[in-house]
Amino acid sequence: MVQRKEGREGVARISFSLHPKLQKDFDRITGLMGYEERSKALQIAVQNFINDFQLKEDPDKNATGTILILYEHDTRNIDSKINDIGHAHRLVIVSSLHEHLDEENCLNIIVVRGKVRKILELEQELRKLKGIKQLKYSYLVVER
Ligand code: NI
Repeated sequence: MVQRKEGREGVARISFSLHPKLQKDFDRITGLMGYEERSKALQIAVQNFINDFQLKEDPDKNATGTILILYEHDTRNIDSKINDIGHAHRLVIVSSLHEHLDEENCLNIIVVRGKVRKILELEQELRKLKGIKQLKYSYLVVER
């Protein structure tokens, strides 16, 4: 960020550098998502970025959310390992859904609720598994 000044209603106006490819993608996605203004999309992106880190800053908060994992079911014992992890972390798992996407790929959607610390432990266990192709999460704080 190279510039910051106070604008109307105490809103900070900033300018910063972006790689042209990143800017192009950002503008395209902003349009696809129906945002009329770049700044609105950017505010949401920044808010999500901050929320993700705030959750990790205070692991005693309660949160709820989902973990998505995409994996190849042919990877040695992966279904069994995911099952074992699920049993070990059952107190924060509300429910889960398994979708056979194609011949090789499976999607698990895991709904979680509990202390951030416990949810992150589950996330880390899953992340370490060989054969996980993608892991995404979304957590919301439900109380302080
Ligand atoms: Ni499957």
